Amino acid sequence: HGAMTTQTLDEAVESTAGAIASMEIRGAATIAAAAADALAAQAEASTASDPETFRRELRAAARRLHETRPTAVSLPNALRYVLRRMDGDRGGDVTDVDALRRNVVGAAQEFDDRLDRAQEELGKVGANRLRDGDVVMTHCHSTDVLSCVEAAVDQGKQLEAYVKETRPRNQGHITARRLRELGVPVTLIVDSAAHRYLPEADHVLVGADSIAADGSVINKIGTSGLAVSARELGTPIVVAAQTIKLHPETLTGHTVEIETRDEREVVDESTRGDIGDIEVANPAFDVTPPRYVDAIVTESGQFPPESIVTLMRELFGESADEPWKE
Ligand code: RUB
Repeated sequence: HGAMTTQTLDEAVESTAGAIASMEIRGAATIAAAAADALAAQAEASTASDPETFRRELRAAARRLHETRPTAVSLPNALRYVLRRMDGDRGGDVTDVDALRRNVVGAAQEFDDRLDRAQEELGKVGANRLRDGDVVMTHCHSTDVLSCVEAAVDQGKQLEAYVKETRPRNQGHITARRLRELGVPVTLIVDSAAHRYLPEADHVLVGADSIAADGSVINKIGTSGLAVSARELGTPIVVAAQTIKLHPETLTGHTVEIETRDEREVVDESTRGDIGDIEVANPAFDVTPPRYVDAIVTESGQFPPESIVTLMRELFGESADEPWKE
């Protein structure tokens, strides 16, 4: 981050980057689609007259999008997907700007289509785990999780849900509304009530922002505590995560950066004034070790967390290049 750029970014790139940082656009899959669309918008709007200027603009746009939030690997994976296809699948030497533009717009569209298809496929896999009459417990708001529930409902299964509110941003409210729209009866609970209600749940269903090569699952803060509780009580923990959530850099020993957000999400100014000079910690995500995860459900089937590394190698190889670098 931080390198100065002289490139003019399209308005759509700035507004998408702002919306991701402020969490108006949030959740790993939604962020990825928005980032791909923003690259397409940059390509459409570009007035570059030569290919190298066009490529530089696209790389600058990708860097701007990349620096918004650090934890969901679907964001860099989306940028990589589009930028790698900028010069077409024959590789290199595209000599006119219009061809580059077509390639970027086409790749972004293809990325979005694949994302949708993957989510639908994953939903069917996840739905197979759910039986008629089952009760699920959710944390945060995950479109991959909701795809599983929707597929099960479409199969005629009746489900019920305990929905954790997910402080400090209350993404559980979004989940509660979506589940209600699917006809699933919801009981909203405060995060600290999870252990109290887990004995009534048949599954814990959570999404992922990143999955590491050892099968660790990085998801909304509170996921790891929920998983430990669920394991203690014998409730299976299922992670619904398309393969775009696999973090290729962890193949070479890198760790996943956990985002820290503003303390004002936790205490407002007046509460802060009342409490006085104390530390406030607000990590947005945590790491659930693989031993607490029963299954990772992807569009390519379900995997025990320990074997996800095989899929990761197959899909991403050993290299995680950074095509947005200058
Ligand atoms: C969102 C979150 C979600 C995953 C998966 O965190 O942790 O569980 O991103 O979502 P935030 P999806 O609200 O901070 O972005 O399945 O939709 O990709």
